[in-house]
Amino acid sequence: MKFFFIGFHASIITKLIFNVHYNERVIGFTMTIVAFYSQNASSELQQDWQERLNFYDPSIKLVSLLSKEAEKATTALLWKAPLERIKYLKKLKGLISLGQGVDHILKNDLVPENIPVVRIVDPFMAKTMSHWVLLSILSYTRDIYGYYGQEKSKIYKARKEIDFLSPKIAIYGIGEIGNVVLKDLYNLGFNVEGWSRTKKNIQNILCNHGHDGFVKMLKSCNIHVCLLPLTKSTNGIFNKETFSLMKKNSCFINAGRGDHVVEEDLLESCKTGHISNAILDVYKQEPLPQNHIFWKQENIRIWPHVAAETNPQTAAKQIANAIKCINEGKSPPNMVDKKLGY
Ligand code: NDP
Ligand code: OXD
Repeated sequence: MKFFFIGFHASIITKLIFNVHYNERVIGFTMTIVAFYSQNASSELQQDWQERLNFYDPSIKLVSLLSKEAEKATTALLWKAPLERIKYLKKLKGLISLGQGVDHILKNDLVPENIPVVRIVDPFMAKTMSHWVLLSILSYTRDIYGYYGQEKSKIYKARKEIDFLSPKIAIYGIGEIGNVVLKDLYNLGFNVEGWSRTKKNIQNILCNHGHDGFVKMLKSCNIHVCLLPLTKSTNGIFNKETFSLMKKNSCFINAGRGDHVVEEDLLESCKTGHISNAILDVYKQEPLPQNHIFWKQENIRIWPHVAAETNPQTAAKQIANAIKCINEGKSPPNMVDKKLGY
């Protein structure tokens, strides 16, 4: 590991020295200014991105979106940024999301029509999410919180068994992340099916689509996992009506976005026990406020938006490439359809 870091930094330094020297002497060195903003991020995170991006393109210079220098930026790398700043970036040619979700960029329609939006699509994040969903499912089927409670009181006793042999799992959203989760669960022997907007064919796995497919999954499954993007069509999709269609004692897992859920309707369903367990990673307001009622509801489990975090180490290469494509006027991979919202 140590050698990796020494090698990594040495290689950046070599690239930097070589490129700056070469470009200055022969063709003149031009910096690629990128406006950077990641809500609540430490300065170490920006530095980490800076170094990882320079490994692929030494000309990239990250500057704070809030700085005057950002006004020279041709691209912006953003996570939950104050989007009003965009109008001051007169040279802007493209926006890149520092995550797989882009709702934080598309909200309020502040992105000019001609500016493309690009997102990260990282197989490492899909795997990380798959692990988190598996952990959440098992924590429910194996009653992990019940056993932790017993351990605290030194109770050595089998608890009433949850039917963990035949739960039927619904995955809402089977895109870059959801389809990995779906296949991993299937390969582990779970009875799982998926839902998307357009029709999909995945070998051996039942894939539903459209409104009828949605209602069918709500009614027939007992573990419901939301991995949808937040768009105008998916906002508030889990509400009083849709929770009531789920089987009694269902488990609801959300790693999509907080706004997929009408929180008071989820709370009510958890209070009555219709939803026996909710495992949440995302909320309407993040961080979840200290006085939020979810903290007090025992059958709601709280995670702080960490199910699949963006990893500079695995994502830097594609971001450097997106910056390059945008600056050269080419279409980068993983462009978002702004009309669909994902
Ligand atoms: P993709 O865009 O690759 O996939 C989205 C999926 O949702 C597709 O299957 C799409 O259908 C489906 N979908 C979209 N709209 C609808 C609709 N109206 N009805 C039915 N299905 C719909 O997204 P990703 O898999 O990359 O990411 C999904 C989301 O996960 C992100 O937007 C983000 O909110 C969340 N996320 C959360 C993280 C966390 O740590 N909690 C980490 C990373 C992402 P179709 O295939 O037909 O287009
Ligand atoms: C993402 C996220 O969208 O972390 O990447 O939620």
